[in-house]
Amino acid sequence: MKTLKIAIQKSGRLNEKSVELLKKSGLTFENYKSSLITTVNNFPLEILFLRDDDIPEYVQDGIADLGIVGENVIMEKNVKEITYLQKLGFGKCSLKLAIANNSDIKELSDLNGKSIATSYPVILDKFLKESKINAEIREISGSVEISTNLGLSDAIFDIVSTGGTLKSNGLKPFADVMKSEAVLIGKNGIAEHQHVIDLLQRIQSVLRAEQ
Ligand code: PRT
Ligand code: ZN
Repeated sequence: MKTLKIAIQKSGRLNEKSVELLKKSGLTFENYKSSLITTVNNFPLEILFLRDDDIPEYVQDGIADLGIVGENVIMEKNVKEITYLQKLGFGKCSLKLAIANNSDIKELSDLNGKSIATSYPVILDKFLKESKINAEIREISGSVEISTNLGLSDAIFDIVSTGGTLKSNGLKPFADVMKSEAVLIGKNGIAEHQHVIDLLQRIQSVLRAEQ
């Protein structure tokens, strides 16, 4: 049977936990930070290290058979032709709308005619349409939290985990839009592959042991 490929984040918040999960599942491999690809010694699997943004499309297109990525990234990239295999219990966060502590925005409808800064324009646009809110989306990459302080936007839409970043920027959460965690995804049809069944069983027993 052919060697499977799994795509995980190269560096960032999900990298360490993804590597740890695979190692706890009994896979042995060199975790070369500098290489894009590594071969597992004791299982027919190659690991691709990628930016998380690329993982959903790589799996959808079949360049990787499996991937570990946040649900938020899958939603934002609007990738639908994939199979969800397992929630992994790490990388948990929420995507929230937040406003300045002294903002006069009180309810969702107050966002009509306002501007919202975000790095997640697709998820935000879907939410605004569903909520029948007509607001301007300002797409910015990184440091979304300071944009209200700088007068660049009336609200922000970003990932929140502890809430510390919002707080230290004089912001408060205003509405929850979605929850997210890291998930194992596969290209469609791969769930029946014997090696995927084996790997998924190993991963599930690691998760059960951690509960
Ligand atoms: O380089 P690459 O593109 O691969 O990585 P990245 O910079 O795009 O992503 P990275 O590593 O920051 O995050 C990877 C994934 O981790 C995200 O897509 C989420 O699924 C998940 N995750 C979990 C988080 C957080 N928690 C989180 N707190 N991603 C980002 N944050 C940021 C958030 O953007 C904000 O700036 O942390 C800040 C808020 O944190 P608190 O604790 O102060 O609320
Ligand atoms: Zn990214």
